[in-house]
Amino acid sequence: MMNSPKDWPEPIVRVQSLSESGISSIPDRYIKPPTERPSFHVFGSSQDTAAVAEADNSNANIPVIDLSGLESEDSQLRAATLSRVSESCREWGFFQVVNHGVSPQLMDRALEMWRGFFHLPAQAKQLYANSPKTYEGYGSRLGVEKGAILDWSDYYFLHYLPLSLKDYSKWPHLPTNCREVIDEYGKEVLKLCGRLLKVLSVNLGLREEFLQNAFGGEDIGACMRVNFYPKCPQPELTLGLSSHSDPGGMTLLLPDHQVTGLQVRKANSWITVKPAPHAFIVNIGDQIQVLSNAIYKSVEHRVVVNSGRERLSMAFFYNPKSDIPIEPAKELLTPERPSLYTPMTFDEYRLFIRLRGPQGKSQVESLKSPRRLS
Ligand SMILES: O=C(O)CCC(=O)C(=O)O
Repeated sequence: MMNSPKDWPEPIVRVQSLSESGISSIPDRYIKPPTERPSFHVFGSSQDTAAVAEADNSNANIPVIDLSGLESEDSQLRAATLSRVSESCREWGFFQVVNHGVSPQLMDRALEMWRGFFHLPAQAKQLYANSPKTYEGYGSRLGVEKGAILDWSDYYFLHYLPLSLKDYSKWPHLPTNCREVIDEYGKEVLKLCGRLLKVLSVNLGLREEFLQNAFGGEDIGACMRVNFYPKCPQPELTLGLSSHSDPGGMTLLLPDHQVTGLQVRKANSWITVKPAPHAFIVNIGDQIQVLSNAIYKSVEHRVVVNSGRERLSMAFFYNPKSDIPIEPAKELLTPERPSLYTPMTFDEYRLFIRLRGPQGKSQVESLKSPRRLS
């Protein structure tokens, strides 16, 4: 079993301080291999590596779904809303929701508060510098491999649930009232996650409470990562966040509404998400891929940066209780479609991304039974 090391393999450099130092070329540590750079839009097969195409300037977007339809008196509208969620889960693994019940003012306050945090003096942020032991706090890399190529971003990571892991001393104390804002935001977003999990369960033909129970009932995990992408003098050479699928259950992302950057993989291209006002971006994580026996798939996404504007996003991860085995729902197995995955706890599972950093979908693929040992 892998263990988390206590410290980083080399000194941490804050991407924000690099950006603010006014450099005109980025250090080699942030330069991605050519096929991972933002301009390489189409995934060629190994025989087709020359394929390069447009994607950024297309009008394509992930589906936008009005959740007020779920509460409608009109049963046709309710059914249509359920089926849009179902299609989006099957075809995209990603969708945006509007009229979701979380207060728009609270969303704005939370974003502003975190912008304020990242603009505090370096020393104030440094009080919360994180380590690979738990990742809680202010960080600038994922993964502990010495000499790894890094992403162009800093972040803040904290636990919201379970209560045994919620530790205010690991949450920032500035800007003023930030702990209250995080608490309030977490409470609202948790409610929305619970509602969405019911919708997903029903859409899979399962009991409404199925996924919530499979996640451990009341004992689920929830954590937040706030991503800060400073301006980058050579955005064409790097990524703000490398391609990955989310290891947890389901993610609710509050993106920057002024600056785009998130790209979602759709077949052979990258679609840039155009955020709808006050929408959350919902995406399926690896644990729901496993529980649904791959009826729903977690989808790769990445973040591109730019030279003109910094960007901030808040990811809220809704995860299974960390020590229960996650495996495909028995109800979804048939002789034609037997279980694709061997059971694994989320604690074991997330060590992978924590040690190796974001690496596409390599982990969930490696879980396919019989499991490839890596
Ligand atoms: O910044 C974004 O838009 C996406 C962030 C993300 O994918 C993550 O935090 O896992």
